[in-house]
Order: sequence, then C-alpha cells, then structure tokens
Amino acid sequence: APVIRLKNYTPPAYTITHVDMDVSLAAEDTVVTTTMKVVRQAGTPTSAPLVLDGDELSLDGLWINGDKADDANYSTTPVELKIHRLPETAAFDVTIRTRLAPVKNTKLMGLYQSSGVFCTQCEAEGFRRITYFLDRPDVLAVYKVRLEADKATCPILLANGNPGEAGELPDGRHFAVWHDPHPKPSYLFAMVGGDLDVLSDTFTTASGRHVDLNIYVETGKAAQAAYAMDALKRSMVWDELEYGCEYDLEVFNIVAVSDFNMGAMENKGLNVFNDKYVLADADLATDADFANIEAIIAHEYFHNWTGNRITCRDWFQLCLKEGLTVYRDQEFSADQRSRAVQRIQQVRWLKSGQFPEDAGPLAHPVRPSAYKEINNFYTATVYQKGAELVRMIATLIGPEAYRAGTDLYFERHDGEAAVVEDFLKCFEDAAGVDLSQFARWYEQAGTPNVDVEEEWDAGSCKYTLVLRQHTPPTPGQQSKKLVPIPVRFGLMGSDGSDIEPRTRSSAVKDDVIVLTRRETKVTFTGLKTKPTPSLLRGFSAPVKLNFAETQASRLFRAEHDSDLFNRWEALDGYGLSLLSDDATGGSSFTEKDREAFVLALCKTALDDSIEPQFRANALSLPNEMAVARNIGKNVDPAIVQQSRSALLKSIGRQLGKRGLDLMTKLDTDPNADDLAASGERALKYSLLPFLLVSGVEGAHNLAQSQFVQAKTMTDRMGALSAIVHFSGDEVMSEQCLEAFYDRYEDNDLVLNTWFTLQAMVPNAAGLERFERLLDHPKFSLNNPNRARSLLGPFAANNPTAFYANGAKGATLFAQQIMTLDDKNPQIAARLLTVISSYRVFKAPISDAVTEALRTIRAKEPLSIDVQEIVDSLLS
Ligand code: B3K
Ligand code: ZN
Repeated sequence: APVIRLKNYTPPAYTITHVDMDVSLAAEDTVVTTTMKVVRQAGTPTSAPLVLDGDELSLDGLWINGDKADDANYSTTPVELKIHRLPETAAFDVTIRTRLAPVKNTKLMGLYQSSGVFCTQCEAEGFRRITYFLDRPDVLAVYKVRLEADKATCPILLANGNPGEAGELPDGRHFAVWHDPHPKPSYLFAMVGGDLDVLSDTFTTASGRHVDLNIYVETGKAAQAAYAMDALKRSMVWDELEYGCEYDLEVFNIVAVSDFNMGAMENKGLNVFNDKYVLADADLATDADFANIEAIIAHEYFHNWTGNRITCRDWFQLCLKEGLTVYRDQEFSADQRSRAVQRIQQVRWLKSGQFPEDAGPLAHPVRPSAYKEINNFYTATVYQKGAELVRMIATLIGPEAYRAGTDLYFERHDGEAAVVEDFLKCFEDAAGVDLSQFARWYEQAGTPNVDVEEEWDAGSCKYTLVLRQHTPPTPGQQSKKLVPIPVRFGLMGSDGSDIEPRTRSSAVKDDVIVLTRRETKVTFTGLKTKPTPSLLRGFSAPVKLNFAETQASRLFRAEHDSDLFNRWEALDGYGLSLLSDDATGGSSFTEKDREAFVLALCKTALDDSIEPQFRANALSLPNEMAVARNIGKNVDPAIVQQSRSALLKSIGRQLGKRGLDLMTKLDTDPNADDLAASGERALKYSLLPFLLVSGVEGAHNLAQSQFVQAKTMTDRMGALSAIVHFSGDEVMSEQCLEAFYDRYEDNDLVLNTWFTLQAMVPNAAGLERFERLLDHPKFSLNNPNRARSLLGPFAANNPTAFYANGAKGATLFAQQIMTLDDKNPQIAARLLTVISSYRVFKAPISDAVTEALRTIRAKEPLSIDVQEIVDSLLS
C-alpha cells in the first residue's frame, strides 16, 4: 500500500460545490443517484481528467451535464473513477448512480445496517463507499439529500441540515428531503433510516434562534436518552459562554446505534453515536458511564465549530479538530464537575494510553507526517496529547489571550479547511507571541523528560532549581529539538503553605517556569529555610518529570500541597516507585518507607475534609501494566501481581474496621445531589477491594449485601467486581456473575460490562475463563462493542492471564484479530494496538507475542489497517 505524505499535499484540480443526492434505501439494493457540480480550479488544464475516489462501489450509470457518458469517456479501478473528456466550461454537472448492499457492509464504513437501522459513517474515507467523489476534507460542498424507503420499516428518515419536504409514495414507501446550507467536506455527510423512538426538547440560542433537539434511539428506550439530552443542553450553553459559539441550524439530531466503530461522530446537524454513549439510567449505567456520556455528547457538539465550521485541509491536520475539541470537552467536564478530579482522570488516561504509545513502536507526532491507513491515526497522541498542546498554549499566553486567539480563529477561518499553522498564527497575533518553537510539539514524537536538581545555599538563603529537558528517540526520529515546556510550580514552606517565590529569572512568569533551553536554572531568594518544590502542578505539560525527591518530601506534598492534582500525583508516584522497586527486588524503599506510604494513603482515604472522589482516585493504585511499563524491561507479570496484592493487603489491614465503617456511611443521604452521591459511591467501591483482599471482618458479608441490595448499577458493578477479583470466594463469585447475567442477558450494553469484568480475572484461571467466554453464545466479533469488551481488557490490562501457559492468550488473541480482519479491519487494527507494550516483558513472553504477530502478518489477504500496525509492532 502506498505511503501518504504530508509534504506531498497538493490542492485538488477540481472541486465540488453542490451535491444533490437521491437515495432509495433497501438492505440488499440501495440506489444512490448523486449529481455534483464540479468546478475546475484555476490552473487546471481542460484536458486534465477528473479523478474521483471509490471503494467497493458498483457503478450503475454516469452522466455529464445530463448526457449519458459513453464507455470510452471514463474508466474505473477498485479505488477510482476517472473521467477523461470533460466539458470545457469552468463548471459542469456530473451525475453518478451507484448500487449498494448495506446489509453486507461489515466494515461499518459508508452505508450499513445496525439492528435493521440504515446509518452511515464517513470519516475518514467512508463517503467513497457510497458514491464516487472527491473524498477529501478540503472539498467543501452544499448538500441536498432526498431519502426514500419503506415507511413501515423506516418511518424515520434523516440527513444533515434542516428538514424540507416530506411525503408519501406508492407501494408503502415515503420520502424526506434534507438541506444543509453549510458547505462541508464529505466526511461529515450522514443519513439514517429506520424505526426509532425519539426524545425531543428545544433550545434557544444566545441570539434567540430556536433549535429543535432530538435524540433517536432503539424503540422503547427514549427515556434512557434523558441524561444525554441534559448534557447536550449544558454543552450548548457552555460553548456560547466560553467560546462565543452558537448553534447554526434549525435542528440538532442525534441517533444512537448499537454497531459503531468508535464512540460517536460529529456529522453536521446529525451526530451518530455508539448507543453506549447515549443510553443510561441509574439501573443500567454506572456513574462513570454517565460522565463519559456527558463528555462525548459535549465533544461531538463542540465539533460543530471546531471541526465542522472550520475543518481540516488534509488528514494530517486531524489534531486541529480533535486535540482542540478534546481540550474543549475536558474543560467543559472540569466546569461541570470537580476540576481537580477531572484533571487527575485526564492525566491517568494520558499516562496509561498516550505515554506508552509515545514510548513504543507506534510513536508518532501529534501531526503525523506519513500514513498508510488514516483510520490508524485516530490515536491517543492525536487526541489526548493534541489536547495537552492546546492546554499548554492557554497556560503560556493566559486565559484572556487564549480566548482572543480562538475568537480570531473563528473569525478568520470560518468556512475553511485549515492547517495547524493557521491555528497557531491566531494565538501569535492575539497574544503578540512567537510560537515557532512551540510548533515543534506538533512535529516531534516522544514524551520529553525533564530532569530536576535542586541546590540550597543556607549561607545566602538561595534556592536553585536546575531543569534539563531531553526527548528520547522514537522510530524514524533519532534526534530531537528543544520544545517550550511550561512547568507550573510552587514553593512550599515547612508548614506546608505556599511561599511567594522571589526570583529575577526571565524564565519565570507568575507561577510558571518556561523551559525553552536544554537547561534552565532558576534561583529564588529571600527564603529562611529550604523550601519543598511542587513541580508540574496541574500537569502543566505532557512530560515525564524526574526528580530525586525523598519519600518524606513526597508524603509532605501528598498531605499539604495546595494543588490537589499534585497531592494525588505525589501518592501515585510513590505507589508506582514502591511497586516497581518491590517487583524488581530493589532496595530503594525501607520497611519504614512502605509503612509510611500505607499510613498516608489510609489517612487520605479516611479524611472527611477531602472530596470523596479525590480519595477514591488516591486509592486506585497504579495497575500492573503501569508498573510493568515503569520497570521497562524483563518484567515477569506474576511478580508484579504479587507485589501489588501484597501492597493491597497491607493497605486493607491498615484500613481495617475504620474502612468498613466508612463504607457503611457513604451514599446514605437520600437528598444528596447526583454528583455528591456518585463521589461517595466511587470512594465506597474503591475501599471494598482492600477490605476483601485483607479479610477484614464483615467485608465479605458487606460485599454480598451491597450486590444483592444494589440501588444503582454503580453499586451492583462495584460490588460484583470486588467480589470476583478480591473475595477469593469462587462460589460466591459464580453465583453473583450468574445472577447478573440472568438479570441483564438481554441488555447488550450491560452484558458487555459482564464480559469486561471477567476478561480481567488474572492468571491461568483467567485464561481459561477467557477461552470459555470466546465460545459463549453471546460473544460475537460482529458487534464492535462486544468484541472490544472481551478482547480489549484481556490483552491490554490482564498480563498474568494473557501471558499464562506460554503466552497462550497471545495466540488466541491473534486468532481473533485475524478473524476480525476479514469482517472489520478498522476494529481489528485498533484492538491490536493495545498490546504495544509487549516488549517490556521477559524474553519467553515477548518472543511468544512476536510469533503471534508474525502469524498475523502472514495472513492473506491482510487489510492495510492491520498490516500497518503489525509492521510497526514488529519493527
Ligand atoms: N471524528 C470522529 C472519529 C472518526 C474516526 C474515524 N476512524 C469522532 C470524534 O472524534 O469526535
Ligand atoms: Zn472528535
């Protein structure tokens, strides 16, 4: 497959300004007739052919300006339609008729059926599976779509934009016309036809525009869309206030479908969602599910401006819409919930998903420079690290200049397909700064390291911090340039409070040290005693901080840091070092250090003056994969697991009865608001594993009664997962798993969590269970959520099971990937990326994975999607 390179970008020779589609929906034989107004671009000779993209299409007719084209006039290959002789006028019409079989479309790209509902997914290159087209994001057209279908099976017919004419047709068919006035790239095209229920509401924008809001869901489930609707309205208000962005159509429609390759899709005026991110009520969804729904509803809505009104010139610019929109949804969630807790969770995700990517064979810059299959680049790096880059811009220039910059961006580039440089220029102009060094963050892969040393000169009362940056090499990028790194910091006095820092260093602006050189030295004066530095507060840059801080100083920060994020980070970092030291037989920690950590953690857990959700986060120790990656090489997963369980036990024993008492007091106030109650539940179920694993008296019974009397899914799942993973009581575990299954066997979304929970059972028993579940009648590779629910966590986060029995799990996993490759290569490739850290494990294990990867590589045919990932993983 050819490699596509950013440096080879050329503007299109022709563009398409108007699209008029007529779609007659049928499962086996959908007919799509598309008339496009094609405009020859300046400089294109009239002899230049028009080359349209296509993928698995069957061409049924071609007309130029209404005249049937004769065969000699065009040619097709599996990937294109080339029209040779064209009218000499600057603009002309091309009409194309294609025939599709949505029911056979297992790739879930283009037009397909999900539980009988017709729906589309076009980003990145799915529109070319519907009609031949200039399927690239820099071709923006106004669309009119007429849909027709059988009225009994497809009473709902939707497309982008505003509704137009609709009516009855002979033979029980009907039609509906949709018109989208905003020029858009083809990847934002969408249409839906099916029998769906709807939850409706309205919204009035800041300037008084009335908008109809509709969420379409599987019949009988409209009530389950209430939370999503609420989140949508809050998102609309927030975007007006924080970014001055108003909605711009008469209707905003969301459709939830059960077969979907990712989370959701921001099609103009017609978002299509994975139903996992729409449907919820307290009996069916956990508090974490609610939070995800809120974030994803917001994310897709925010794309209306950052992505749709201003789109990307080419797919290399993906972070332009994704990084920015993730940053926006993160800030939204931080405003709706606890900012500190949100930040902790974002950083957890960044460190567990993006840092490993940046440190392994799949490392790539936030703006990649080459790809084979663009769908492989919807990554944690483009999304999460991309969001961190926008956050750093905001940190470097301050909130007012940041807002002025985004205002300028909307003003300058509305209606355009932009590039990263356009975006940066807006902040340069609005803030009067030079971001040329900053631009390197977009080009350079790898997580920068910041090594810190401190010097205290008691005689002159001077305290100096020396910070050095270096970025390790990544595949294809050996030498790295310096990047600007904003390090938010504080100096803590001996009583724990912040000292006003006094320095003449030009690298310091307010509470941020900006590292632009290899080494930055900052001297502080006017101090009576040596301060304790709190560095990288709020995780102000996506870097790895290396500071040989004493354990005592870590615990001091864990208790006193005014930055709540850093209090969490101090504990988390302590836990990670301790576990890594334990698992490698190291000697950096004494028995006393260990006890001190256990005490500090318990103190935090039991401290009623701290918000419960924070305490819950403090209690969730780094998982086995985090420890394995931190160790970095020759890891034996069994030893990591033993160290971790030993620590869990010590903490549980220390919590003891106090932990149990606390549990029984949490979430008992019937008048508490949802957020407060969910925080208490989070704490409650983060305590339970410790109490069970250390055999605290009464914990076993409490777990069982919590499961049986559960009021919410959070209770039920929290109890079930603790029982299965930590009670050691197999009889009770099986009974509870069965009871859960009996209750939810017909609810696919809930059943996924049942698979996921069991995919995390460790060791050889977990491997056996995994094998059994692969054969379970409810397991299927056809539904992406179901496939992910079992394969994802097993391969990503259950190393003792995955690598048990000579890494048999890796072989089984590889077989599943190969089967999936024939159905849905995008999902196969995506799932394969989760094992990208396999090389940290000791040789027999990593060799077995290499073998499994070679088997996949040898499969024929092999999709480009999977091939590209396997090649990187093997390189
Ligand atoms: N833009 C879509 C992702 C499309 C993925 C295509 N493989 C969802 C989102 O980021 O909002
Ligand atoms: Zn997005």
